[in-house]
This record gives sequence, C-alpha cells and structure tokens, in this order.
Amino acid sequence: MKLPDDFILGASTSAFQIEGALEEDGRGPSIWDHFSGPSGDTGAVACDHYHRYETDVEWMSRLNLHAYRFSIAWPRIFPRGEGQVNSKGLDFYSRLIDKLLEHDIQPWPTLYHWDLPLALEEKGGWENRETAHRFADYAELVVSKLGDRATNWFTLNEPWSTIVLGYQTGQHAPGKKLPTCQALKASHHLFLAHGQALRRIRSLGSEHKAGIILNPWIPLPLTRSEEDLEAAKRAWKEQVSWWFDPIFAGRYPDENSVRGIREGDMKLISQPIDHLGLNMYFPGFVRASRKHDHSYEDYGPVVTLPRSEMGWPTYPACLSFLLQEVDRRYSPPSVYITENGCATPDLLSDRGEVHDLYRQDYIRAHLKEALETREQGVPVKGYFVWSLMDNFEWDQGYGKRFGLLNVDYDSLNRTMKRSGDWYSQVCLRRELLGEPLLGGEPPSPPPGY
Ligand code: IFM
Repeated sequence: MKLPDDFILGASTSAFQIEGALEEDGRGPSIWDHFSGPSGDTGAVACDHYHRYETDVEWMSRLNLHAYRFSIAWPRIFPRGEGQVNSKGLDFYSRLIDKLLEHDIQPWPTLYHWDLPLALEEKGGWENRETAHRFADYAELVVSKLGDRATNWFTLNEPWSTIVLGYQTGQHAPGKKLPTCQALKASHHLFLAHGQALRRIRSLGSEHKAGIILNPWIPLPLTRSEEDLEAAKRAWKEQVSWWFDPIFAGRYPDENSVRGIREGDMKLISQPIDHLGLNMYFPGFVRASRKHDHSYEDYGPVVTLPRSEMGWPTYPACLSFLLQEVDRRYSPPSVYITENGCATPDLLSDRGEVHDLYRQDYIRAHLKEALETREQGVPVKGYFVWSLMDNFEWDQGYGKRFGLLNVDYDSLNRTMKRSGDWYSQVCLRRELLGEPLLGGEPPSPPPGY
C-alpha cells in the first residue's frame, strides 16, 4: 500500500512530557511542575530533551520522519503567562525548528499542550475569561517569531482532557473538581482561546495554516441491533458533540447550560480551520440502556479485546469509523491523526534491543485504516505516532512507555525499538510495509531451517 503523495508520517511529543529543565533560561512555573499522580513522578528531568534536542532530531532523521509534532511551553515564552517575553525560551524553539529543517523534517507545533503558566492559574486559569486573551497574545507572538519557518500550527491539544481531567475529575493539573456548570464555563473560555488565537494567526498572513486537536470518545454500538445503534448515536450527541459542535457549527448541544457566552463568541470559535487533528487510541462501546434514567450504557470497560498497558482496548477499525463519522458530520478541509500509539511493557534486552511487536502491529493496523479511509475519499493527510520516545505520561508517570525510542531514565540514553526500525522503513519507502504480526499467519521459516 503506497502513501499518497501529500500524505505525511511523523511522530508527536509535548513540551512538559519530554523537556525537563523546568528552571532553566528564565522559564516560569506551570501548573504541572509540582503536580504528580500516584507514582510521585514529575517532569523535572523528563527525557532531558531541552539539552538533547539536537541528538533527538538526529534520531528523528534516523526514523526518516517527514514531520515532527511538538508543543511550545507557554511558561518558557511568558514566564508569568503575560507581560515580559523571555527571548531565551523563544530561542530554544527557534533552534529546534532550524535543526528540524536542516534534516528536512517539517515542524508541526502545538501552542497549548496543558502546561498553563502557574501565574495564570492563580488568577483562575481557564475559569477566567482573561486567560483566553492572554493565550491569544502568546499565540500571536510565537507565530510572528517562528512562523517564517513553521507554517502548520495547532492551537490546543485535547480540550476534553484539559477540562474533564484537569477541572472535573482532578486527575490532571490543576486538580480541580468542579461541578459541570463551572467546568463548561471553563471549556467555553478554552474554545474562546482557540478562536481568538486563530484570528490573530490569520492577521499575520495567509501562509500560516492552523487548526485544533480533538480526542473524541468514540461510541461504537456494541451490537448491530437497532437499539444499540440508536444508543451510540445518542452517546455521540450527548458526549462527542460538545467538543465538535462549537468548532464546526458555532453552537453547543445545549446552550443554556454554558455560562458566560457573550455576543460574537460563537462566531469567533467557529471560524474555519485549515486542518483538524484527531488523537485516537481506543474505541468506546455502548448499548441501549436497560434502565430508564440513562439513554445509553458504556460497555467499553468490559469488552474483551487485547488491551495496552493503559488498559485501553485495541480496535483499529474504530479509526476508520471515527474518520468517516467526523467527515460526514463536520467536513473538515483536511484531517491529521495527530496521535495514535500504545503503551506496552517494553523490555530492553541485554543486547540493547526492544522487540515491541505489539506496538508495531498496533501502528501498522491503524495506519492501514487511515490510508484505506483516505482511499474512500476522506481527506486524511497525515499520521503521527504517539510518541517519538518514552516520556512522562502525566499522572501515570514514567511507567507507561509509548515511544518508538526507548528512554533509559537513569542514563537518559535513547535506543531504537523494533517498531521504530519498522516505522523508519515505512517513512523512507512511503509504503505500508510488513504483515500483521499478531493474529496473522506466523512467519514461514527460511528454507533449510
Ligand atoms: O501522553 C498523552 C498525550 O499528552 C495526550 N494524548 C494522550 C497521550 C497518551 O495518554
């Protein structure tokens, strides 16, 4: 299976998960600096990418990546979230971009991947409408300085995670447990931040392409029964629409429950985007409720499917369902799978090898779905593996490894995993190579074996 000419392959990371160097070169504190989950791990050193970015780009080059998606740390640019610009922070990303271009790798920066400057959180964070204005100032500054070399931008990564995990369940920083009405208000400010940033980016010139990254829960019907299909549709309406409708239709599924909407907000939020990023890892499964107080029941946790180390079920066909459904409902001009991958219990052998067959198979199967969906006319233009390297998996710490590169957290050495070797060939030859490993035919032994 050949890759279409305009299809790019890459890998993704985010600033806080890999950079470390939290107190260097004038960076200010973020909401994540002193927040940790049950593991007690923090991002203080992470993968030390801040000091190793040059050799990391060389690893990307060995992987033959066409593109690299990374995020810019707002607190490196504005240590207090606003006011004085820290030029050393900008310089870091400028050097990174130069290095990428030197290796013919397209930079795909994301402006916000969860590391809100602490000073803004102290003023209410996303509950405060002013944060959206500060984000727009930051976005404009960054794109005006780096946009001569990086032309493809994303405003926000996964608003769902920011709000639900950070403001509702408290699992992520800043660890708030707000009632739904307050969380919805914060989500409105986040969408407003996207809209305002987009308007500022547009004002800098039409060469800058920009979009947003969403990570929908994907309610597949558990069975083909009419009732379960209806339940899945209801689940989409009640859950998924909250994250897509504001962007594509300029409204919330239920406007009355969102406080703080002002005249003109929805128009700003629903400006056309150039590209949509989708982060997809696993499916949801629902069926019609037997109780009368719910319109559907979530069966995701009980389906029997192979599961990654995160406990997430693996079901590649879900990716084509998602792409088709998003295309049918919202018609984005182009779509990139901005994250897809799995955590596995990788072991570095005494020969220095990691035989992560599950990851290779996972990526191959999902990439195949993406390419087939493209053949059916959905404008899928690229695929990024999460992640370039093992890194700080937020509240799960360093225990969950998603990388194409293994990171030894003592020596900080990187090692190419088997999945990375395979992916490097796919990128080089622009062709989906290999056979399914798991559940496929066992490889035939060589003659004379
Ligand atoms: O590591 C995260 C990433 O930061 C956002 N999307 C999901 C990944 C895996 O959990």
